[in-house]
Amino acid sequence: MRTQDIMAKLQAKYPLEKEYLQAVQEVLESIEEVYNQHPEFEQAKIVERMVEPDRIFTFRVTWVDDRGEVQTNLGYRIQFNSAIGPYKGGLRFHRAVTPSMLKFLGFEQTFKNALTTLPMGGAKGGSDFDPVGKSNSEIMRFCQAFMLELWNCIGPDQDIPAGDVGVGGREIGFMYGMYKKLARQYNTGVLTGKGGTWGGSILRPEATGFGALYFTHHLLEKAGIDIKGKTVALSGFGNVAWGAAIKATELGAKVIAISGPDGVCHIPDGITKEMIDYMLIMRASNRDRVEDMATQFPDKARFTAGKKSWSIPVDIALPCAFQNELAEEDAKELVANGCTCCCEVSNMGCQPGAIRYFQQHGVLFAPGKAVNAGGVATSGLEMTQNAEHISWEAEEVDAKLHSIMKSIHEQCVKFGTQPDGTIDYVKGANIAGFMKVAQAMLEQGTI
Ligand code: 2IT
Repeated sequence: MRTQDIMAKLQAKYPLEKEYLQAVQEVLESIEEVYNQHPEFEQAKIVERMVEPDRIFTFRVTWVDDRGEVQTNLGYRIQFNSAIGPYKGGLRFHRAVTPSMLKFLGFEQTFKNALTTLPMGGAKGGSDFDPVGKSNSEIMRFCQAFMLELWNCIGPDQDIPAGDVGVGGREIGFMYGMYKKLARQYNTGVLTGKGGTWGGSILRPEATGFGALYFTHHLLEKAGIDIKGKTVALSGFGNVAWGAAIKATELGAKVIAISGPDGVCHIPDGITKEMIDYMLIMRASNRDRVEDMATQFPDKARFTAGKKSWSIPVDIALPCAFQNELAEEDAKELVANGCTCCCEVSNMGCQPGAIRYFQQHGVLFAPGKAVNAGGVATSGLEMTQNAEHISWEAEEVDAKLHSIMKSIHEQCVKFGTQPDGTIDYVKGANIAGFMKVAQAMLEQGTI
């Protein structure tokens, strides 16, 4: 069956699952040509099998808030694809979480993990629990209640969750504590993103942002551009934006915008170390407000309500927050203001119209599954350290992360170079990931 026909069937079957359909559409468009060159894939119905998750766990999570009121949320774990390794991917706690969102993330994760060069399958999970405004005790009780159901679905050689939006080191700690009590298994490798003294990898918190900047650096270098002195707009102020701000600054770029759901902070002289440290405090406060940065640093940051980072003129745009956060209108504004590069650090951060606009206007663009793969790659390194019961130094982890990001960039160049010599990073990443997963599925027979 042709990829368009597969897509049409999926649209009829899951008409309401917008994010999932968007993610599948992007991959199928990219791989169509290579798919047609491999009749053995078509014969084995590889794409038809690949677009459906292996299994989905849905469960009720009931917990008690600080006022003594009983709260009920929904929890999910989607084990998407295990062709190249055990299920691996983050947990997202956000009020807007739906099965469609987690299916898109699990689907993307499968290809992203394939790009990392490490043997990891794809998964995603999470809950519609909203961490905004919750106390530390409420977060703990929710995480424990969530693990009460999840523990039975996961294991260090089976399915290894980690963080994502709304889930960081604190939440992983609470979940790991409960996992041990329930499973009576003390293998730290069941979750990644752990604390440094109990099995966590040094640099895992920084890894997504660091990896994204290593990738951006290679992409610019390939185009003959030096990142030094370039201005950068980030969105969000969470873990990913934090790591990106550190590395961008270290590489000599100037981060002049961060944002939140409430608006944007313009930082004309570039973000400072104190401000980067303050991002962590803002994240831990659960207030979800970037205005707090301007309140704390009134001389350096100017807050504008209701605006996005993309309204600030910059050379490089790095979406670091949420899917579809950069619309075609935003791409137009960025390009009109002189932006020449956009690397998606969030998963599917740009809407399809924005990607098209960037590509048509000569903006260097790379997709999230390549750019942000350093996070899960470092999770893979954490699993290796846990399996060997050892801990590597920061330099060793950083060197491995850098070499993985370089390899991902090379894979994109290999599969994405067009007849006119330009590089289509979307095609490159999708084809490289697809070929690896498809080949593994083929070799493992019809299952
Ligand atoms: O989207 C992602 O790659 C993550 N949230 C990280 C997943 C992981 O297993 O480290």
